Amino acid sequence: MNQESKQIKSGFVAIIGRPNVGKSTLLNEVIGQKVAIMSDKPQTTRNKIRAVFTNEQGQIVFIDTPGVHKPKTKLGQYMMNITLTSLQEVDLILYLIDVTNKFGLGEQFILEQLKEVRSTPVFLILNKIDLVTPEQLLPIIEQYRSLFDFKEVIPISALKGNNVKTLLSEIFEELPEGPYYFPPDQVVESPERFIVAELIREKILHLTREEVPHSIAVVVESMKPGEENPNTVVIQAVIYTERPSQKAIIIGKSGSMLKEIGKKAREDIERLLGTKTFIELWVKVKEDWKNRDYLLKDFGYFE
Ligand code: GDP
Ligand code: MG
Ligand code: K
Repeated sequence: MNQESKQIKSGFVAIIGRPNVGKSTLLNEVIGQKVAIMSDKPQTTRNKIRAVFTNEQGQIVFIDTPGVHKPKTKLGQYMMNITLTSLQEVDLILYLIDVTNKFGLGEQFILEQLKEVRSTPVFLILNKIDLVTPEQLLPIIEQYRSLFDFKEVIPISALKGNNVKTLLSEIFEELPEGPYYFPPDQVVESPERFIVAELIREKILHLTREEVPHSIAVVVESMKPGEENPNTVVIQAVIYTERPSQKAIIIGKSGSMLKEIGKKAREDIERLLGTKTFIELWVKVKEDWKNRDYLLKDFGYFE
C-alpha cells in the first residue's frame, strides 16, 4: 500500500449573493446523496451550518451568513457586522451572481463589503449560464474582474449541474489541510456534538481574547451517560491547535485557562442538554492528526 497518504482538506465556505441568484439550488445540487443537511434547530453559533459535503479529498462545510445588504437600521448594522466577521473567519467565500441580472447597487454594495474582508479568498460564481451564450458571459466576467480581485471565476448552472464538479475541486484546492469535522457518511441530523464542539471553541476564542486563531478545531470524541449516574453526560473533547505556543495559551498557568474553558462551556452545555455535564478536555497540536491517514475511526462521533 502507498504509505504516503493524501492529506485531507477541510474548511468552512460561506455562500453569499442576492436573493434568487441560486444559492439554495447550488447547495441542493452539491448535496446529491453525500451531504447531510443540518437540522433547523437554533444554533448557538453565528454561522449556521447548511450542508456538509464529504468525499475522499476532504470535507466542505457550507455555512449561511445573515446576508450582505445595505443596513437600514441599527439592528441591520449589527447583523452586517456579524456577517463581516463571519466572512473573515471562513476559509473561502463563494459570491454567487445570476448572469441574467443587470449589475446594480446590490452588487456594488456586496463588492464594497468584500473589499473589507481582506483575509478570505473569494470565488465569483456566475450562475444560470444555461440562460446565456458564452459571448454574453465574457463582458460580465470582465466587469466583475475590473471591480474585485477574485481568486477564481467559475461559471456554473446550479440547476443543470453544469460545472459544479469543477467548482467542488476548485474549492478543495483552496481549503487548508484539516480533519473531517463530521463523519463522512453522516445522514442523521444530529448536530449536538457539533454544537458542543462549537460551544467549547467559542469559549476558547473568548477567554483567550482571540490570541489563538479561529482555525483551531474542537472534536468531541465521545458523549456518553455517566457510569455512576446515567442521568449525567460525560463529554470528552480534544482541542487541536496549530502551534505548541497556542497549546500553551489554551492550557494556561497550571491548567487554569483550560479549567476556565471547561467550566464556561459546561454551563452552556448543561443549558443546552438540560443535564448535569462533565467535560474532559485535551489539547493537542495539529501535527498529531495531520499524520494520521484515516481520521474518522479515531473520531467516532456516533456509537
Ligand atoms: P436563492 O434565493 O439564492 O437561494 O435562489 P434559489 O436557489 O432559490 O433559486 C432562485 C430561482 O432560480 C429558482 O427558481 C431556481 O430554480 C432558479 N435557478 C437557480 N439556479 C439556476 C440555474 O443555474 N439556471 C436556471 N435557469 N435557473 C436557476
Ligand atoms: Mg435560498
Ligand atoms: K479567513
